[in-house]
Formats: sequence, C-alpha cells, structure tokens
Amino acid sequence: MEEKIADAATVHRLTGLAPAVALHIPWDKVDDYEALARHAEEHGVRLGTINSNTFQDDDYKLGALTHVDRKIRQKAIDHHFECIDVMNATGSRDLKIWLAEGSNYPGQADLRGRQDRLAESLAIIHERLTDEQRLVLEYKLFEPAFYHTDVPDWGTAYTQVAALGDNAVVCLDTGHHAPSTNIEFIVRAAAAAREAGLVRLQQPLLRRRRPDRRRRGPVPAVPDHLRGDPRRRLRARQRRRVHARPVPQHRGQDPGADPVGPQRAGDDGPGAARRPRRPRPGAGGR
Ligand SMILES: [Mn+2]
Repeated sequence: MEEKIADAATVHRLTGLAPAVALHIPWDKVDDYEALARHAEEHGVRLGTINSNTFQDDDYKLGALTHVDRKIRQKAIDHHFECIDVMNATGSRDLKIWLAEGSNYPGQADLRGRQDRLAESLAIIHERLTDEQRLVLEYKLFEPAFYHTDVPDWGTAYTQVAALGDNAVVCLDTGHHAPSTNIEFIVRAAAAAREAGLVRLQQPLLRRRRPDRRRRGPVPAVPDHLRGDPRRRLRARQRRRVHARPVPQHRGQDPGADPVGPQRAGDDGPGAARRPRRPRPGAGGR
C-alpha cells in the first residue's frame, strides 16, 4: 500500500491532477490507517474516496445489497459499515458504491423487489454517515449480468440517491455507457438537476473531465491542463487529442470504429482520440 501511494504521489507531482488516492476495501486494507494517511501526507497526497467491494465474494453471486436473503444483505451492509470506519480513520469524505448486481435471464429475479431492497440497504448505510460524508452511487451498464443490471444508468442511480438526502450523489464514470451514448447530454441533465437544488453532482460527475476543481462553468472542449501553454495546445491539436469523444475507461470496452457510422460529419467515431490518425485524401486524392 505504501508503494502504491508513493507511485500515485509521483503521478501527482508530475501532472498536478491527482491529489487524492482512493482506497478499495478489502484490497487496500491496512492495520493502521492513521499511519497510512500520514504516509500519504508526507508524499504530498491525501487519502480520498473509500470504495466498497461486493463483487468478489461467492456469497454475492445473486446480489449483495439487493439479495433476497437477509443474511447476505446484512453481510454486504456490514462491509459498508467497515468502509465507513475506514473513512472515519482516514478523514475521507466519500463512500463510493458500485454494484455488480443484476440477473441473466427474464424471470430469474423480481426486478421491483430488488430495487426496493437496494433502497432499504442504501438507507441503512447512509444512516451511518455523518453530514459531512457522502454516499456516492456509481452506475454501469451490463457488468457482469447481461439481462438486467440493478443500477445501470444515471436515472436509476439518481432515483436511489435522491431518496437519501443532500449528501448522497451520483457518480458518472465516462466508461460506463452503451456505445454512442452522448455523455455531454447526461452531464447537462445532471447539471440541471443540481441547479434546481435536487442533487449535488458536480465533484464526482466532472472529476474525469475537469480535473481542476477551482474552475467552474461548462466543461470546455479543450481540457484545463492544455489551456495556458499555446505550444502544448498546438501539439495537442496536431495529435487530434482535443476531446471529440470521451475515451472509454477500459480499453477492452472501446468498440473501435462505430458500426453505425460517424455521429457527426467529419467525426472519427468512438475511441478516435486513441487511434492512429487515418490518412486523409489530399488535394486531387478523391
Ligand atoms: Mn468505474
């Protein structure tokens, strides 16, 4: 763990983009969290979000916070209580929950019952947080189940957290959507909900695309770290690295060339930012 933090601190020293290191429980369990927090501080970073894990244990193969068996549900809730203890020891603000829960064929599970049990479990976990701490619910389409997912999209995640209170928010991970999903549109909807005083989404929502938290306003086409220095900006333009499309978080999910064709005229399709540039026909080349 000490080595991981030192590595993360090196990345932060070079980029200035990653001041906090998230821990994943139980993978990043240590005996003394205060000592770990001090170690992070000495390296110029701090301990950030605490992530729970209910997708590894065989007990959770049919669900964790949604499981029909009260004992399994309680086990998953207790795991989140343990994560909150870690948050209290490290001074972390956010408890991030991503659930690998769903079903594989029609009729396997009662979709409404699972949603109700999820609401009940989240309420019990949320109850344990202080007003300064936040419950952050992350959604993801189809993983690992492939008939239904309990928290597949921002609407479902929002419905669940809206019932909990102001300190429960949705996390948007740009790699967690179907191909061709317009993520900018989701950001717009979430920002509108925030302005109406319904939800606070800004930090986790914009984290991946707006690393500089001091800046406000709409997310620009040119990322903050490329503003300022025109030489870097020019180089970025030469490489066509301007964020025409969000880059999928997991390389394996990059669908490559869009099977239904470009979304906009002149668009290189999903994943364009990471693909080698296609040769363009020159004058008289067509
Ligand atoms: Mn994610």
